[in-house]
Amino acid sequence: MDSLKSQKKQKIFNELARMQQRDFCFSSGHILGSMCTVPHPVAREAYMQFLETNLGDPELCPGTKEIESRYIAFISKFLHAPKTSAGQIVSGGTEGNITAMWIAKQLSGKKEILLPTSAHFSFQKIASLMGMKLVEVPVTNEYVMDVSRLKKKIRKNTVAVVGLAGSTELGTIDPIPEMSDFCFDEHIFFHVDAAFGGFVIPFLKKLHYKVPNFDFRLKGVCSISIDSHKMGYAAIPLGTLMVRRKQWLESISVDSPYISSEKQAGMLGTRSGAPVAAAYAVAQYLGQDGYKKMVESCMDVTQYAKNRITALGLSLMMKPTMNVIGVRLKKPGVVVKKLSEQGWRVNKVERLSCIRLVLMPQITKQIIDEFIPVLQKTCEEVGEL
Ligand code: 0PR
Repeated sequence: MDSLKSQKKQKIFNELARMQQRDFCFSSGHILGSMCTVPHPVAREAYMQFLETNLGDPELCPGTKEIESRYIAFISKFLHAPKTSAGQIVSGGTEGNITAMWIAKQLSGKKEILLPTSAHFSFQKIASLMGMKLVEVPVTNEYVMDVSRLKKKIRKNTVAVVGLAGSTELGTIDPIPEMSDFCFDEHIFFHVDAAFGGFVIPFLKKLHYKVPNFDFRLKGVCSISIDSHKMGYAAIPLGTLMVRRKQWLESISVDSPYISSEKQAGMLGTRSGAPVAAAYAVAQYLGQDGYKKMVESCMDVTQYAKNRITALGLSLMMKPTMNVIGVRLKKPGVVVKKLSEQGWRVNKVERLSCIRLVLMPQITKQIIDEFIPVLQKTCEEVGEL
């Protein structure tokens, strides 16, 4: 019987392994377009330890709930959130943005979101889910929100303004301080999408890069979404939405009479404590210094990649703000397809006619050295060079 069971198990795991072999994996170093990375070993270990926990029923796991509170306290301090603030653990940038816009809608009942053309596609979901209207504001030549155009688009029905602290396509940072002042004066809810840049910008500052402030030190910033499963080196799925006022979370809470807590805020019910424990463990392990070193090394590789790409004769969309590079191409889709056939993953951005490389911690200069000849040959075949 036991041997039958183990044979069955073996068969299942062989099947799983066969499927998994078809996946690209971060450890190959060939994923150059993703905003995620292989979770830090400490994150992996903590994740496995908390597999059975459910933060949807916090009385069952007060210990895990405490870890969650400590992680939110860490993010709160990291983003200089005031004492009045509160945090909500979310599955990532999409849920962070949805939850922020849900709050903004609950607070004012209005429905028009002003956002830059570079905003993430999760806002399309928001419009569809909550019957909201997206009003796009053009970006400048530097691909950031044009604040003068923003000012002209404010209407009576404007529910919120969205700013990007690390855009998906190019890693640009909108003029968050100016947007914050404007929203503060106009009493408009201002959400900062720092899904990617949240774990980058504070360290760029420490490394003396010239980048704008984006956090709660700016008085008009109402909420910030930051993802630990991107540059936080944690495991998927984990992000945090911080809001300036605790009572705003009450606007998205419902009574939850038959579980232990009286109220439940946010979109999810049952949710795993594993990614929370993982994110907390890795943040404790790396500390500010560890993250700073990580960002420094990502920027070093970004600079190296930038030099090698331009030396081929290809041009960049702009000087990289963070560890994201946009390479201008005539046929990005064709180049991406050909690179993929050769085992290299980068993202196409048809809208801007470029490809996007994200230099995550697993990417080294040696990997760039391997990639450059492949890129060169591909671009020559396609007529880009
Ligand atoms: N906000 C911004 C600024 C983002 O860049 C993203 C995702 C989101 C929100 C949504 O985050 P979640 O996907 O965590 O909900 N940006 C990445 C992108 O679209 C997501 C990604 C990650 C894509 C890994 C591919 C990949 O392999 O590029």
